[in-house]
Amino acid sequence: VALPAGGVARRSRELAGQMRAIPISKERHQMLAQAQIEEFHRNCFLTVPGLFSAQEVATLRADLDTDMQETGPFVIREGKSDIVRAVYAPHQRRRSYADLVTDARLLGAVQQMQAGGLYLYQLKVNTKLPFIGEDWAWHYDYAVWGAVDGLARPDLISVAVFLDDVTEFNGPMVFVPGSHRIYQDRPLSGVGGHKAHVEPDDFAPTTAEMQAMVNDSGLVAPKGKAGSVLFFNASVVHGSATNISPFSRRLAIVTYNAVDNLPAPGRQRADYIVCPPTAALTVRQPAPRQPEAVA
Ligand SMILES: O=C(O)CCC(=O)C(=O)O
Repeated sequence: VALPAGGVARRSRELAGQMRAIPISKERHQMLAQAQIEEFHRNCFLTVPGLFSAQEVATLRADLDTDMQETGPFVIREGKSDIVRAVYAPHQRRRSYADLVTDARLLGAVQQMQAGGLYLYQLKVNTKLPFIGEDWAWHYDYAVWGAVDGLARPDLISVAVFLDDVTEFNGPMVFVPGSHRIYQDRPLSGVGGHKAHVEPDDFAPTTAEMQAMVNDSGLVAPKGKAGSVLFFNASVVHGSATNISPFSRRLAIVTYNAVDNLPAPGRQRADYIVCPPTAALTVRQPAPRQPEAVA
């Protein structure tokens, strides 16, 4: 797809127009088997291998490479270095990421997991570069989104599309299975003043809490080939270690929120971090499957 010429703001406006023009389907898509949905609700995460083809992954990687060259507040650095840690909202600038949002393999599957209308809450790529990609502290996402954005309920599901093979070496996400049952009703105190990216460190469980949880439930690090997809809910405790391997570990993470679970008045962060609420998204008809799958 040829990228629209011009600055970031103009590309963003043009992509928004193209997204509205995409033919859409009103049907609910049956992407997942009942057993997979049950596994998701039991563990709070689910890995599905080989959902995206090698060609699709190559396009997402190439568009990310271009996007990482942009200058803007949407590019987050590791500490005070120039090393890219995350890129927010590539869907506002790149067609391949705009298409991900309504892709049946993501949105259709999430619709099977959570009833009711969904809108795009956040889209980011965590880049975790070879040798230098830093860790992500233990946390559950709703701890941040409830406290910072004032969301009333943890009714969000994230989908991580693996842009690289995720292995034991390159800092996979690590989950405490079933920990969503511990935290989903935990009251959250307001943490004010955030306008942009929030590191999860301030929202981490204590070491004693982590020890007890892991004694009880263990840890799981879902791995898979590039093109695989990992679904996880907003209440499950997770984190990841530094990438000391020579292999990058890029994850495109798309987060959907219930349309009636909006940021509290006055708490809306920048549009590239927390997307403005929209009407319920509708699944786009999937493109014909490429013959050569990655997995
Ligand atoms: O990229 C990772 O390893 C963890 C990401 C994460 O926990 C988050 O973005 O909330």
